Amino acid sequence: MSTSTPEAGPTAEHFDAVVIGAGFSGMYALHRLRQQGRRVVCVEAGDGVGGTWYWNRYPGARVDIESMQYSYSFDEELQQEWSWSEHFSPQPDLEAYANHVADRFDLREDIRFETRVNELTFDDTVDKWTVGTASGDRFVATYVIAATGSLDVSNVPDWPGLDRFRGQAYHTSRWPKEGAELAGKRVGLIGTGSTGIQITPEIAAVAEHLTAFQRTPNFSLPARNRRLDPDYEREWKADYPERRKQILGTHGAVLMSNAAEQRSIFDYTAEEREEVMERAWNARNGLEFIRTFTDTSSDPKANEILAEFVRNKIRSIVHDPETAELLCPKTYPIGGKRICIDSGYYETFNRDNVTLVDIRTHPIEEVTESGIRTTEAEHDLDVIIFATGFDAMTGSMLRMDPTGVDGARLADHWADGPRTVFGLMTAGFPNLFMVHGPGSPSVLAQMITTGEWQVDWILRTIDHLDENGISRFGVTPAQESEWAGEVDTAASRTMHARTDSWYTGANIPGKPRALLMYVGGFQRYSDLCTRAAEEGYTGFEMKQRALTLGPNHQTPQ
Ligand code: NA7
Repeated sequence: MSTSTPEAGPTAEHFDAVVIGAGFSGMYALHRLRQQGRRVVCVEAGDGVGGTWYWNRYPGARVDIESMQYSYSFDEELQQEWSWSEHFSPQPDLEAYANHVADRFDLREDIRFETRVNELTFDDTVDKWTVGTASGDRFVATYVIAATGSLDVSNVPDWPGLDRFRGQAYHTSRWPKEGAELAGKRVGLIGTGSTGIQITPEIAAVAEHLTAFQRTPNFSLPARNRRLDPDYEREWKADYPERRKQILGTHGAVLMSNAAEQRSIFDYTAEEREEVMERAWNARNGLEFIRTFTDTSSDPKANEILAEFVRNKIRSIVHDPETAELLCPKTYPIGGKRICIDSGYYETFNRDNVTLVDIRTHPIEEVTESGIRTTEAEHDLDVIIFATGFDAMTGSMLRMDPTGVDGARLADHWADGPRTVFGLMTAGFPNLFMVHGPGSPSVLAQMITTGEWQVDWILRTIDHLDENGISRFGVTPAQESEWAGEVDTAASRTMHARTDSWYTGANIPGKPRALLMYVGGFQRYSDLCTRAAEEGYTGFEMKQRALTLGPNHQTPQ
């Protein structure tokens, strides 16, 4: 429900809050705000719910956290009644789940679909945001919750000739709903991150030929995906509330089956550790394998032992030694980039219809009418697939070009890299909350549960503001510096900050280099956020709402 007032323009609709994005966090924010009786609208660019799992519908798209954990925790009946079919859910199941939740809680009536935000302006005089959309809507609201996603703005490198190609071209994150015709085609795939690794076996199974263009090989570990075991499901459901609580007390908001067994890699002799790694490789899914030891993510020597074990696995799977060697990552530590998990990736390079092209040594020069030309050869293609990633973590906020107090642009405030407090707020942009924003654990933690947690923190904060008559709530540059210190200290203890990847913005030319997420662990993160709230938001900027003394008389407080 909304109201209109003449001073905001005849078409402006007024709300307590606008939620941007109908992915998992945005849907939950909408649900909770409505439960509180607030006037709220959710604005979504796509024509359906699910966010990341709406857009990324390429063949093979699948989550790398097990289904029993990668799901909402806020409603006991929902988590008891919903059944996942696979241990790691594929995109269609996740999208179906998002649709189920939207229907179950009647969310659609308050979501404006196919509506992209292209203006976000703070009005200092009334402490409200104006949200403009490409469709011409104008919403005025006290609060904005930007649940715009960490991986939303697609990266398509600026190769000459892109518009000349006469075949079909797709970015994996904007895959057509009706699917793409790949059967019997010569397909070129650029990119070997998680997406490239997931889609490779799917393309190879149907295409006449797949040419995979690789700049940097990635470490990928077997997902060991399977049908969800009914006993395992029952076990989780019998104990769901307790397990959800335990999840929030972990580093990555994920319960790992091997967490209790971890020891230093140097606690073992060389033979013993080979055995431990072999057992873990055969029994554990990828993310658990990488956490077999306590020190491989911090000690380069420990890391190299684990990395070489995985390289030897690649060499044992891929028959052609030259191809195998090309697929072995050697220029960065294992886990420095996001670890990938796969279903038959390396095996795919044993197929006759698959070729690996090294574009590190022979870069792509241009896209031609009939394919791709590298410095070494011309590759004739019917279809080009860009699995070239995202302008991650900051792209979706900056694309809206928000302007805050005194017309300051977020683009300027973040010119040297994002500055936030808890990844939830940024100075000069009061009453604007981000979910999974830069400087929060975001993609390093299980995003549905931690998104719920952040939304709860935001709503608790909004309650506090209402109860205390506060019209403007924000963070200060001093708080941002303090939080940057916390983020940097945590980063310095890991390999992420020293590895080029989308984690550090290194994948986008010209993007300032900074580790974009908080690696200090979700448990510590949530403790710090909770403490800030419990201490009455000391250090935050707060302005009291103007008191109305008489019909025509206002005194600012
Ligand atoms: P990623 O992990 O950013 O991977 C993108 C891939 O595209 C990667 O192999 C890049 O090579 C390659 N790329 C990007 N730009 C270029 C240029 N200019 N030339 C050649 N190759 C290029 O994105 P994904 O979609 O795979 O995964 C993102 C996350 O989604 C994933 O980690 C999961 O969390 C889900 P590079 O490594 O930069 O040399």
